[in-house]
Formats: sequence, structure tokens, C-alpha cells
Amino acid sequence: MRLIRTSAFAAGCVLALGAGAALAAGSHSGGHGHDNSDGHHDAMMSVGKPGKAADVSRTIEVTMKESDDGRMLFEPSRLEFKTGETIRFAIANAGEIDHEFVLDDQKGVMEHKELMERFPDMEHDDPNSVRLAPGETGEIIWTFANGGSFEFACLIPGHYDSGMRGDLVVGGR
Ligand SMILES: [Cu+2]
Repeated sequence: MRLIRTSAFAAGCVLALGAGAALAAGSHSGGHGHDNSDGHHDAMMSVGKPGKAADVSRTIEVTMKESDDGRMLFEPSRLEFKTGETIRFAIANAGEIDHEFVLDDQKGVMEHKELMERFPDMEHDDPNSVRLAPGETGEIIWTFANGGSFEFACLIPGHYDSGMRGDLVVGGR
């Protein structure tokens, strides 16, 4: 599972780096610009896998923003789901700068955070993340297939360390 996930992420990054700025504007728009023939969009991660709209059991609204005291945050800052649940995340950027919403395990978040710090202009096109400009809204449909403790985060450099993370717990049935 770990190997599959890592290679899927690497493929997404290489593709995004190669395509450059042209990909940046539209990478979150829902259709995702490239085909599924590499299996990348269906890859199971430890946090789960892309879900189907028909399986959605509820919608969770998540707001991303900066606070008056200079922090950056998600509301809510903690999420809990049942194992096997499919969730539609309706994500809004209510801030004044770009933010992103990424679902992963702690190790994946740290790897991704480090990559973003090395390549700040990197745009990724992965099904477990969406990047939004100020005022924009986006959506992720995700199936939490595995129980455990995970994380959601904004990995634009500096944002995680300004508070832009949350705990994501999947458990029970
Ligand atoms: Cu952010």
C-alpha cells in the first residue's frame, strides 16, 4: 500500500512539474486533466481512496482562511469518520491567499510538505488534494476505507507551520 501510494504521488508531481504553469490554473477543477490509464486516480492510500458520488453519505463543509492574529486554519480543525464512509468535502477558501486541502497519513503529509518547500511552485494533480484561490470553492469525494489516525493539511510553504492542519480520525463502523 505504501509503495503504491508513493509512486502514485511521484507520478502526479512529475507530471505537474513537466506541464508547468499551464496546469496550475485548472488542476482542481474536478475533471483533472489527464487520463486514468496509469491507475493513479484509483490508487488506494492508507487514508483511503477516491470515492464515487453515488456512495456519498454526507457532505462536510471545510473553510480555509487566515485569522486576524496571523495564523492560518481550517474550520473545523478535527474530522471523524466511520470506516468505510464516503464523504463529499465542500471546501471553501475564505482567505485572501491560496490554500489547499490535502488528506493523507502523517508520513505522507511530511513528505509532501518537504517537497513543497523544495519546489514551491509545484502544482500537484492528486485526487486527495484540492488547491483553491481566494473566494474559490472545490470538492473532494473520498472513501475512508481504512481505520486509523490521519491528517488534513495545507502544504503551501509556511502554512502548515502557521497552524493549517487538522486531525482526521477514522474508526468504528
Ligand atoms: Cu494554506
